[in-house]
Amino acid sequence: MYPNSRNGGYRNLIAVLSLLSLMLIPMADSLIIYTATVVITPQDIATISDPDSATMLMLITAESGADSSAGSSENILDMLVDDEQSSGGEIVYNRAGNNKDYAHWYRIDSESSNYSKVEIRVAFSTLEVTPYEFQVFVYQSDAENINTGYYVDGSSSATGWTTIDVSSIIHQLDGQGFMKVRLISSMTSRNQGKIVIVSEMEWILTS
Ligand SMILES: [Ca+2]
Repeated sequence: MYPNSRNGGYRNLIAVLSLLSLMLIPMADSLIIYTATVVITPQDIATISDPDSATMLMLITAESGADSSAGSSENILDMLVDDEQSSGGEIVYNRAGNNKDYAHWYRIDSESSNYSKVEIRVAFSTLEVTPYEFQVFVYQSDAENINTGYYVDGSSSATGWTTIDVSSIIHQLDGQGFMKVRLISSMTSRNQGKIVIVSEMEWILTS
């Protein structure tokens, strides 16, 4: 059977070559040259960076007001970049006993217009309510007041890393040479008094 199969294959090859000849002869009169342009999309490059500064604020209302209106503040940068789950800063809406909100701000001294996508990544080590709903506001160019018209909503259903895409709001800071956002608890009754701890924070910048 094997030689017959070979012969059969040979006959098929002759038939294909004959067909190609019939097709090529009429085409010879009108030679058409096709050119193709190949567009190579540049590879997106994502850079993971630690924040240049980070602070925990105690505010009367975390979704309004300037940093300077905080009742107290604490530099938490070291705790957010030490790769330790045991160190971090609280976020709370209406903390029991003092009726105040705890919020964080994170800053990186990079120009937002250089990036097509900007994300922040936070590691939650404690979530007293799940899913935990939060908001991220972008700051105004004075780096002091948040821009209350520009925020993104997010939620996390478990401890560990959560990535939040802030591309839709961060370009409010184009041309300023820095990016700064505030992470707050959503102002909901189910979040009221519930403590959340952020133990690590990173910026993911994609150019
Ligand atoms: Ca830590």
